[in-house]
Amino acid sequence: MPTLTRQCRRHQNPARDHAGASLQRGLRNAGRYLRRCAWLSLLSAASAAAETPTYTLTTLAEDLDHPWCVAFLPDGDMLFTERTGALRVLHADGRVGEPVAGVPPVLFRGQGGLFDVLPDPGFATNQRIYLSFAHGTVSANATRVVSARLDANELTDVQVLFTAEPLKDTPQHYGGKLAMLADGTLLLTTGDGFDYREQAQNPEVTLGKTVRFRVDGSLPADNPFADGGGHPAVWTMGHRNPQGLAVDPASGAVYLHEHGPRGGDEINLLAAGSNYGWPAVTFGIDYSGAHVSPFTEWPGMTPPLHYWVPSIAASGLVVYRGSEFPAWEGSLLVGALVDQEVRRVTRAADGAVAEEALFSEIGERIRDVRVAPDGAIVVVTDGNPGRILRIAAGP
Ligand SMILES: [Ca+2]
Repeated sequence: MPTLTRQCRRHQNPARDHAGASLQRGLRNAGRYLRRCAWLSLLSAASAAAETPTYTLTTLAEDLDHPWCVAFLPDGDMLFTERTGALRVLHADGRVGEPVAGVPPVLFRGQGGLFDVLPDPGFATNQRIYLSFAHGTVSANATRVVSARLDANELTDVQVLFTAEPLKDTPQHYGGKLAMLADGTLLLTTGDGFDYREQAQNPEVTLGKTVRFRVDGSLPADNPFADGGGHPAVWTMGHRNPQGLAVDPASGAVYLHEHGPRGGDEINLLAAGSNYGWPAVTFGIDYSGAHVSPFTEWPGMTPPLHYWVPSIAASGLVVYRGSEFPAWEGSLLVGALVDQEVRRVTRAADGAVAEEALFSEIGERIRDVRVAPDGAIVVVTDGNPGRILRIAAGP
């Protein structure tokens, strides 16, 4: 697997994927320059990297407080979350709504807060949405998903669908990404809780997993451990902190990316019942410099499609399908917090992976990347202030 190994190494710490935890800017800029040079040499050799189409960046909303994700409603409005706990409507005319009432309390601490919002495919008639967030207290918290009805800027009929277990006393590694499969079941990523990484290999608990449940919170009978041997919600295991989850609308393939420790961010192609290895196998090392594991592969553990050493701090993932950028059809678009750009990742029939860095002129940590119904790309930048940008084809 052709993976770029860069010369420049950066200090990283467990808080690096939230705002304020970065290095001296000069060091980072020097590192980015070196990596850009490395990219250029990679891109010149990568057949998949065609000439970048022309595009226009437009800021849709700014001065946002830790925006985390964006979603699209049938009438042209968007919903977005702020990790501090607000769900807001970004109206098609550009107005940003007041916080939606009735959102459950969230634990805004460390990496915790309000995470994903996903409208139901039947939103036009049922107004239902799904929300993921950090629930609980500093000493006892978990990733939780609720369903609710959104009407007149208020949530009603809030129903708890899933809460990861056991509760933990760390405000880190929540996962929190939601996606819906073609059969109408929901997938959620959960993190390993940082201090509980061994639990990612324990099938009986829902830390360090993807879990699958129905929109009423019931568990499908065809989940891998529905008949025993593990928690009946578990769908895949061995994950660290996945903040990217995307279903390819064309093929139904499910992709996940997850933060590695110091190095070892991964893209994985998910299959029910598979074990992705964390922390038994990893391409990263611990923040202290200690080895997490001497192994990068092991029988029965599914290797990543792609990995990054050092980490790019991947956040937000979508499979590009749309008419706006035909050259990018089928590409994975990966947001990068530390590297402050979007990576376009393609995979050839023989499995060879190529990457292209996009939108680095934004110059901000990328928290989320999505594809609008019209094919434009929508990017969310991290921190306070953060913004939402639209990227459409043409000058
Ligand atoms: Ca792995």
